[in-house]
Amino acid sequence: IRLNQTFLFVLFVFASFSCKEKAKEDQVTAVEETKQPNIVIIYTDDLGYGDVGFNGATEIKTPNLDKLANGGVRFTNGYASSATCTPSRYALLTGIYPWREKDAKILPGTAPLIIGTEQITIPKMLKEKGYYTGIVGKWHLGLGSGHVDWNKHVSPGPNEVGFDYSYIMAATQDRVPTVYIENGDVVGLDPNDPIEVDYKNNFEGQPTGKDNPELLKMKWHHGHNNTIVNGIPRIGYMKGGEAAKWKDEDMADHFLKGAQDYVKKHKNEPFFLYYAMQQPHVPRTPHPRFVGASGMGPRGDAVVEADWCIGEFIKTLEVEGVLDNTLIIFSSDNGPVLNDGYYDDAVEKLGNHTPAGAFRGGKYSLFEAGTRVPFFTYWKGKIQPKVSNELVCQMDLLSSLAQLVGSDASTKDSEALLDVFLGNEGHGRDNLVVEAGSRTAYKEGDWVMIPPYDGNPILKQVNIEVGNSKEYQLYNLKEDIGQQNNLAETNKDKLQAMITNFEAIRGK
Ligand code: NG6
Ligand code: CA
Repeated sequence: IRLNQTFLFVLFVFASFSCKEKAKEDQVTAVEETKQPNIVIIYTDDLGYGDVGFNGATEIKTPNLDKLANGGVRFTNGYASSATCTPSRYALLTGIYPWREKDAKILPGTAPLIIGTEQITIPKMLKEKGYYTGIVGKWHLGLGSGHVDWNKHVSPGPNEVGFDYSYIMAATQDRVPTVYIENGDVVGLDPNDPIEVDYKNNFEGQPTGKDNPELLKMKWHHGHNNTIVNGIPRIGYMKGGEAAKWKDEDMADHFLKGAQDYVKKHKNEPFFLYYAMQQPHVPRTPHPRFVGASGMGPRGDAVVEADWCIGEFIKTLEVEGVLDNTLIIFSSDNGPVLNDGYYDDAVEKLGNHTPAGAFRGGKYSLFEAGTRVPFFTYWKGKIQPKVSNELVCQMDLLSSLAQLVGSDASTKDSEALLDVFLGNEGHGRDNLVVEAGSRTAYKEGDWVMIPPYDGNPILKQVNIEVGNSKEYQLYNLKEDIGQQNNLAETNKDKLQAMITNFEAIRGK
């Protein structure tokens, strides 16, 4: 009996011990399961649908992007809201159609912030759900509320519309001020050499691209003939701030490091990162180690460089142990352009490469190539590889990411399409209004309707068909992906239905 009692006691101790262990294990699983995934949006600038291997490019190599796209949900019908930068970024972050906001157009470096500080934004929504939120890269949504003094703290900006951390360039690489701004302060500014910026008048005695071609290492083709920085003429005039000026060739590495450091610093909390890369926007200044990498001159080299940066960034997520718990969304702010104002051989060395893929138009255009862009989601171990033909827009990310993190935030324009973004069953949008330079067009199912617009059908300087016509245009993309057959005359009923639906949304 004694022996039996001892045996039972030992058994009891063992059982209760393993019970506790089990409970501990359950707890760990529960914590892991409820752990909010990190969210990263990688956004390129002017990268076309056809610029990437995963959409059929053969002349340009993008192995890192291809691996992610082919391991995630690759969208063939994924759209930026607009054919230029500022409006697309506005829609991405706020979930509101940019044509509702009159100031959502290409902004100078001195423009005030166009997102209202009371507006809902992706970072704000995520912050409310416990995320640490950051942006590294191109902003181009305005800063300050009137005249910005670059020598003082610049506000409001990204930090006032939901970002805990910001490391940005104010506008574009071709616009002044050519400095980085961290949490509202110009990085590396010498107070004895203050920065002045003006988009109308030059500062006394300052050389310009227009008057001093001998000082240029890159020549301007149209626009871009104001202040010269690093031998590159820019849009706008800038004086001072010498020590703070960025090195164009280092910009990709610089933003990559910013994105990597951000991950390292915040890997232990749910984080959101908007990694807004500058490539392949003008001026295209790939680091010397990428010069010649594409055989297509600086534009192609910048695409190769961007792909490399993304590969390095993914490695960081992996090494830091967060790749499995990070949803990655990749896209571009608008379609491709070759000559966007500098002589950089983009046209001359293009060869057989087709930046717009099979689509008509490009950046600035209401035709498909203006807004149909590379688009994929990737989440290691969570998203199954898939090609999706569902219609999605970057503007839908706000409501869809809200679904992901259990927020009820949404807007009237941003559709909650989380299942589609995660590659589950479900349907995308029924329709979409796209925008290019304040003009709008309407997409519904396979159909596209472009209302009549005055103006040259071809934007001469960049040699892109922008969609202007005196007549209505109606295309069926299923039969005519290149938008060559205008069906407006032969299919009047469809045209009328499209106009009615378009006007209903525009008037909403
Ligand atoms: C245009 C610039 C172009 C580019 C664009 C903005 C000229 C003639 N052209 O005004 O080079 O900077 O603005 O591009 O100045 S975006 O991708 O940021 O929308
Ligand atoms: Ca752009």
